[in-house]
Amino acid sequence: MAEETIFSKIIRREIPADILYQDDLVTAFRDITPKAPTHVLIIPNHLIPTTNDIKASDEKALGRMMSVAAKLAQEAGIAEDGYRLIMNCNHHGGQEVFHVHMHLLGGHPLGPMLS
Ligand code: D5M
Repeated sequence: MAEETIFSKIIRREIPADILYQDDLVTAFRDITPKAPTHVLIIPNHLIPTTNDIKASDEKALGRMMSVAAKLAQEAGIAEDGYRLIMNCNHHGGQEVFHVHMHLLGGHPLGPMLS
């Protein structure tokens, strides 16, 4: 059984977070240490520790994360200029919180990703 993280407490609204969107499958909230003018985390409401743990049964929540990212980008006014969606996995990927999350970053040019 995977260990819950602070993100489960955010989903249950047990600790404060700037929640922008929540439904039966996913929750989206502002990153506490923003790396861009818009920096939102979109997460499944059920615990999936890393992208290595994603199963076919998670596809509905993962798909919803994508459509919510597109909706929030539109609402933030960054859709036309563009943005970046990132999911970090484990140590080499720089993952710090072991509850799958998608970073939505935008609001200024982000530069080349790989250099
Ligand atoms: O990114 C984990 C991200 O989670 C990192 O950008 C900080 C963010 N974070 C951590 N705790 C909180 C709370 N409590 N609210 C909002 N955002 C938070 P990773 O991809 O795992 O490196």
